[in-house]
Formats: sequence, structure tokens, C-alpha cells
Amino acid sequence: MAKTALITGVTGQDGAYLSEFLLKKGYIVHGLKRRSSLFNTDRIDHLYQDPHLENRNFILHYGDMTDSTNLIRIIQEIQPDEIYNLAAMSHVQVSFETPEYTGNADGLGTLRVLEAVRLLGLTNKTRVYQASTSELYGKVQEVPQSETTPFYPRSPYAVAKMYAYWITVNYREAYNMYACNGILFNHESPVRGETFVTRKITRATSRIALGLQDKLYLGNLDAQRDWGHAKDYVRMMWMILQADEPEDWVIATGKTTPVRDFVRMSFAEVGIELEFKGKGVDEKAYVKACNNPDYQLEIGKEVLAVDSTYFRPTEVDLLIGDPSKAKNKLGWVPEYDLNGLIKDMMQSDLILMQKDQYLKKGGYKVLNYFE
Ligand code: NDP
Ligand code: GDR
Repeated sequence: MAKTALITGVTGQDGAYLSEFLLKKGYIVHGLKRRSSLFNTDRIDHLYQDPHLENRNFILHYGDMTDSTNLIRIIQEIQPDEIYNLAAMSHVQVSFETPEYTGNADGLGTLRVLEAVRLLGLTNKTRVYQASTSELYGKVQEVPQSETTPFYPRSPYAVAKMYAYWITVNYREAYNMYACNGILFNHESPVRGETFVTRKITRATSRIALGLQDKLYLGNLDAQRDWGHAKDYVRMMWMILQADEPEDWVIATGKTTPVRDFVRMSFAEVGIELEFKGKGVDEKAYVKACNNPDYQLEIGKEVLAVDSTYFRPTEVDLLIGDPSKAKNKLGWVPEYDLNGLIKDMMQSDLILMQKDQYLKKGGYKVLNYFE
């Protein structure tokens, strides 16, 4: 019999990759999507199945993490073998602007899922994966960060996720539920949200190379992140729920890179060498060499400036994960390294931006993206 999974946050980066992965494994996949005034299913449109068809294996339900009646009804209807709780207001900076909502959706939302499983008598059937995060480590206590490193969350997002982490542990211990935290470090892809730093960089690099944008504005260039590819990380979500015992797991590459070097590597991918000058808010980057004849960038052109509006009230300076436990016990071997990730993102964004270039050449107005 095919297994049934429910993915909350199915329209997000990880939801889309995980749906593809589980469908390939023969699962029946149900996804929770929010009502929005415009279509919000871009990332999963290739998986869409006509609701009038019988025997569908990819089924979407309207829902919201802030509405327990809705979560209880859907879980009762589906009786899932596995729940992947990926839905969250996931932007750290935005969480400073919407702290209460973030606490409700990311923190209490997790409780609502766990409690629905318990109330419906599914504790022996349904396994729950909770999307925990390296943001829990926050202010550096120890490097590299492992399953035993103390938490010190530094944003309303991270504090909400800390509640979600511990309520997952508590339901496991109190009710003998199979509930696990995957403490995932940053993972990116061509469908990463456009306002996260990596995608902001690969989009802007493509636009600058193609003459569609002059400059990229960023915040803290010194922050260091352990970046992996989302495709590798969703495979681990599944493996975590297949383990004999429910446990918590760090998933990371074990390497860290400053934001500045991510910029440098993205530009290098299209043959543009950068020179960084200045410090702090006065730091800028200029074209040092342009080795690709397709791009007409002047040497010395300023392509990056720091804008302090992107600084956060409290920052997480350094994340570097120790994935030894997942490597040894689950056989975690990522396929992508940082170069491979950047190549994948740049290739995809160049193609996307070439469409804008054709429009511009045809006399149509193309928008600038600065956020
Ligand atoms: P995204 O922001 O791309 O996706 C988040 C998903 O949650 C979207 O489908 C979004 O819907 C949905 N969502 C947000 N709020 C609600 C709500 N109130 N009710 C229902 N659905 C909601 O995140 P990622 O895919 O990158 O991340 C997946 C999960 O993993 C998140 O919980 C994130 O916090 C966590 N995480 C992510 C990491 C990363 O590096 N990507 C690392 C560690 C943890 P909509 O599309 O309508 O906005
Ligand atoms: P993060 O990702 O906060 O680590 O959370 P993000 O890409 O937003 O920031 C990474 C680092 O880059 C610095 N930065 C900027 N960030 C953004 N977004 N925009 C900028 O212009 C910019 N300039 C510099 C940030 O200050 C930060 O240090 C992500 C999310 O996916 C979370 O949901 C997840 O839990 C963690 O990763 C692990």
C-alpha cells in the first residue's frame, strides 16, 4: 500500500522539492496551501493534477497554521503516515516586523499539528517531522554546532522555532510519539525565495551581467553561513522519518562562507571578477575584470553597495554545522557543494533574466528588483 504524507508549506522551496521526492517514491502526497489573492503555486505547478481526475496522488487543501480546526479536519480526513511540518513565516528579518504572527504560525502552529495527531488517536500511526533550524544556535556558543550545542536564539523567528523544537521533543517524550526535529542549516536552490540573500545575489548578478540592473544593495557582508542545496536536504527529511528511533538531527555541509564570498563566487560564475573596497556601511564592490565577451561591463563599475536598512537588530554571525551524527547513522552524503549550488542557481537565474532582456530589447518596460 502506498504511504500517505501531508506537507504543510507545500508551496515553499522545500515543500516543492519534497513533494517531487515523495511522489517519485510512490507516496500519495497531500499539501496544505494558504488562500492568497493571486496564485501562489508556481513552485508546484508542474505537479498539479486536475481535481476532477480520480486516483490523484498529489492533492492540495486550503489551510493555515493559525487555524487548528482546519488542521484537525485535514489530518482526520487524510490519516497520514507522515507529516512534514514545513509551513512557517521563514524570513528572519521580517520576523522582527511581525513577531506575534511569527510566534503564532511557527511556534503554536507546530503545537497545533502535534496536538491534532494526539487528539485524533494517531500517535502510533503518524510520524512527524519538524522543520527546525540552525537559527536556534544564534549567538555563537560553540563551533561547529551539533545536536548538543546550547541554543541562543537571536530573532522572533528563532525564538518561535525554539518553542516548536521543544514542543516536538515534549510530545515525543510525553506521548511516545514518533516526532523528530531536523536542525537544518541554510539550504538554497533556483526556487529559493527572492528575498533571501543567496537568491537576491544570483538574481542581481544575472541582471547586472545582462545590463538590466546597475547595482546590488546588501546588508551584513561578514555573516557566515553553512549553505547546502535544498534537493539534498529534503532527502534527509525523509530519511529522518525512516530511522528506527525518533531523534533530532543536524543537517549541514560542515563548511562556512561569508556573504561577501558568495557574491564573489556568483560573479565569477559569469566571468566577472570583483574588487571589494572600504569597510562596514562604506564597503563597495567594483568590476576588476570582465572575461566574458557576452557582457559589456566597464572595468571599475560599482556593482555592490552596503545598505544599513538590511542590518538586523540582532545578527547571527557564524553558522557551521557538524553533520557527523547524520553521516554516521543515516548515511548522509550531499551531492552538491557550494560551487555546484551557485552554478545551479546562476544558470537558472540567467535564463529567467534573459526573458527580461528580450522584453527590454522589444521596447517593453522591465521592473527593477531591489528588495
Ligand atoms: P519558504 O518560505 O520557501 O516556505 C514556507 C512555506 O510555509 C510556504 O509554503 C508558505 O506559504 C507557508 N506558510 C507560511 N505561513 C503559513 C501559515 N500561516 N499557514 C500555512 N502555510 C504557511 O521556506 P523553506 O521552504 O525555505 O523552508 C521550509 C521550512 O524549513 C520553514 O519552516 C523554514 O523555517 C524551515 N527552515 C528552512 C531553512 C532554509 O534554509 N530554507 C533552514 C532551516 C529551517 P506561501 O507560499 O503562501 O507563502
Ligand atoms: P537566514 O537567511 O537569516 O540565515 O535564514 P538570509 O538569506 O535571509 O540571510 C543570511 C545572512 O545574510 C545576511 N544578509 C542579507 N540577508 C538578506 N535576506 N538580504 C540582504 O540583503 C542581506 N545582506 C546580508 C543576513 O544578515 C544574514 O546574516 C534562513 C531562512 O531560510 C530561515 O528560515 C532558516 O531557518 C535559516 O536560513 C537557517
